[in-house]
Amino acid sequence: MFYKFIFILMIIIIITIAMIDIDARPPNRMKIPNGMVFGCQTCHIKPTGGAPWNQFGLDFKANDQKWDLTLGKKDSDGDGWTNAEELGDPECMWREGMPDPAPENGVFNPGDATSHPEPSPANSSSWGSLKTLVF
Ligand code: HEC
Ligand SMILES: [Ca+2]
Repeated sequence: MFYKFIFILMIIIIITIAMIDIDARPPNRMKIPNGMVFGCQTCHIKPTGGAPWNQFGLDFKANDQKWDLTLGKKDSDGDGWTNAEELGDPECMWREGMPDPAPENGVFNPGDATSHPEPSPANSSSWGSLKTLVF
């Protein structure tokens, strides 16, 4: 009877430690703003994760797996929009644990050059192009 009690107690302790351990390491998608929007494919090529990574994933890894100004000011996929602009945190104010920023123009994948905000209407219209020519 006593040994059975000890056994159950140990099981409980082991489960508790395992749960604390999982909590201590937040998944990578929680380490970037709006990380749930594209999920694993924000950083991984495959929707199921693992190798290989896209360029944002590689840059994230090279940056000690943290979101900061260095990573945010980069344009990992080379589409002309910084990672911070694409993830809806243009000023890189977001830090781990904070609620996701709500961007006005949507969230785009910083690791996919085909996913980016529309050019602003003022610049793409003929008046916009004329303005840049004239002034
Ligand atoms: C913010 C970027 C990011 C997101 C989002 C992300 N990962 Fe990762 N993941 C990484 C990085 C960077 C590594 C490499 C870590 C290392 O080498 O130390 C990695 C490693 C892994 C590995 C180990 C692969 C290996 O060969 O070592 C798996 C499996 C994995 N991720 C699955 C996932 C899954 C599943 C998701 C979505 C639920 C996900 N990841 C979301 C960045 C990310
Ligand atoms: Ca980009």
